[in-house]
Amino acid sequence: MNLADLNKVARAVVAPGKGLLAADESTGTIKKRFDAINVASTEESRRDYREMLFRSSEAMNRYISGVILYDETFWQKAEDGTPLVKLIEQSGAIPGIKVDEGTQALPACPGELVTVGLDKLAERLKKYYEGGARFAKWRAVIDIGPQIPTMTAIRVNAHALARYAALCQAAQIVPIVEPEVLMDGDHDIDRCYEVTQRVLNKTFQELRVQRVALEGMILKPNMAIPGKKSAKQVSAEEIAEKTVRLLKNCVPAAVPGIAFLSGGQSDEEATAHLNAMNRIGGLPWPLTFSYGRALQAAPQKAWAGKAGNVAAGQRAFTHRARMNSLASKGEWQADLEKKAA
Ligand code: 5MM
Repeated sequence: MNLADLNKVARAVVAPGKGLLAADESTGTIKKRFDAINVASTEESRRDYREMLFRSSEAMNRYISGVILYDETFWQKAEDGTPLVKLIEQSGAIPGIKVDEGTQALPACPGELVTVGLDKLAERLKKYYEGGARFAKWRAVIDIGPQIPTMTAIRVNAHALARYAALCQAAQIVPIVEPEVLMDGDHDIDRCYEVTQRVLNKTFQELRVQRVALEGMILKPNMAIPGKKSAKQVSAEEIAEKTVRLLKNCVPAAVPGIAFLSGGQSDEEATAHLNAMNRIGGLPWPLTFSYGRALQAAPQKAWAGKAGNVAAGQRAFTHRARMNSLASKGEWQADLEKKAA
């Protein structure tokens, strides 16, 4: 492992004013997104859609540091025959790859999941590196309910995240470590804080046990946020203040950066929360975005599967990328959204 090179890539991922585009929806998830805009999900439509995003030159060049890809996309070619990975590289962004293989039910833990995909991961990483991937992503999913999460679910998922991260670094690929505490329930922000704290503490404990070099990784966490069905919704300032306090308590300063998931927040909420955190300032790591839905909902709607809408889709994507870039510097303002409408 060359730690200096891993650290260089990790720092590039969180370069000032830039963040990640999470375009790694598996085939089932992208079908759900396309169903919502009445587009048939085929290999070609998935390619056309993602090619539209990666050819958004202003967004890709100025606001996006890297793109997380799904295996199918990683090996696909644009309509003119250029590999999509090359398109991303030509735009100045770094190609990355989702390497987990989804979740399975966790035995003896009703309602809980464990992320799988460690088998043959070393071989797969070697191929992805040769294909141009310089970072990877693995997502663990932790749900909150009356009896969950169990310590069992937290431990097995943290163990798998650390196994993945160690294998990535051995393959000279920066691991993005994503332990996602879902915001689907009716829990309040303090319950999210408490669960996320347990999850992050266990994850960093496992990363240390498995000798992962913290300088060569990126953390992709959820924010401390109330569940979507919670009766106690709170201000952006409270979410920012509690998330920053949580991270300061759990994330070592050696980690080069933190890139949040959006987790089902609306586009503007995800931007406003990131902005409010960066307004607090004085943090040991850059805080940026690694959004899937919060970057893509608007371009998906504008594109709607029609070749004639490609320019509109790219405008919508560029707008969200710019808003999040501003938020990563604490320079976003709500009226910038209206001006663009
Ligand atoms: C883009 O969505 C990613 C893939 O999801 P599936 O494996 O379920 O298809 C997902 O891992 C994503 O990278 C993160 O959850 C962040 O995305 P959001 O939409 O929460 O910002």
